Amino acid sequence: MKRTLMTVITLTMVLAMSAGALAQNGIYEDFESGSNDANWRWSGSSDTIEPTGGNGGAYGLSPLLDVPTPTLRCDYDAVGWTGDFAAMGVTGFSADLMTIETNNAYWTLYPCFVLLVNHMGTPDYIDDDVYVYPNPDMFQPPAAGDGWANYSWDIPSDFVGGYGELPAGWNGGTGGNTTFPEDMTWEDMMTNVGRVEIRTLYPDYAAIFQLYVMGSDNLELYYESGAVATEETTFSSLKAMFR
Ligand SMILES: [Ca+2]
Ligand SMILES: [Ca+2]
Repeated sequence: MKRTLMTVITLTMVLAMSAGALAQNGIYEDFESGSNDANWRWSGSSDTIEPTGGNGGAYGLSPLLDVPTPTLRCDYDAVGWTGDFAAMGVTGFSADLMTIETNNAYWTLYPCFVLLVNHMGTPDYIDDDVYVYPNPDMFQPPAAGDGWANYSWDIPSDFVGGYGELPAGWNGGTGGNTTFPEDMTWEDMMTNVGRVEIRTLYPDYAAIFQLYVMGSDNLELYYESGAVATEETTFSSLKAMFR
């Protein structure tokens, strides 16, 4: 019963979102094709694609992670998920997440937020990376055993501001510094977003290693240009009817 209700709520949210975002495109990963082109995975693991148990069919499953807290990320410069967010007209990112198991008793008190990375042309050198993220306290991670939860964040890629200035509610940092660079604008940042992540620990926090098993499904980056990569899949086709 609970599962059915969750599915209905999620579908309603997706349809409502699509109705409010007419003529938008984007890119979508629901794992139904059995591939994971952007290599979405938790904390550098090699996630497997499970054929059932997702929030609709297949989903990405992490192995048993022993990490401070898990981070969901795609590859650097993954096609369709990265690039010039302002030119693409990016408006948001959403994901379905599930905590299958953890021994962290305080897990649901942690933040859960999207984080955009500009690798500054050097994906192999992280110290010069610049990142931005919205209010990290809007959401917390799903509790173990509670099934799938839908998360959605607005990304105001068209914001125009001065040096060091970020849209309301957004934060940034670089390397070991948790302040957005004074010599950089939001437009500079958006010109080359090299990776999208979901973090569950404040950038300037440390945590002890604990155990997690995580799932992800229905990852979507919303933008005005570009093609939907998995439009042929059942769930995407359903969504496309409402675009
Ligand atoms: Ca799926
Ligand atoms: Ca770099």
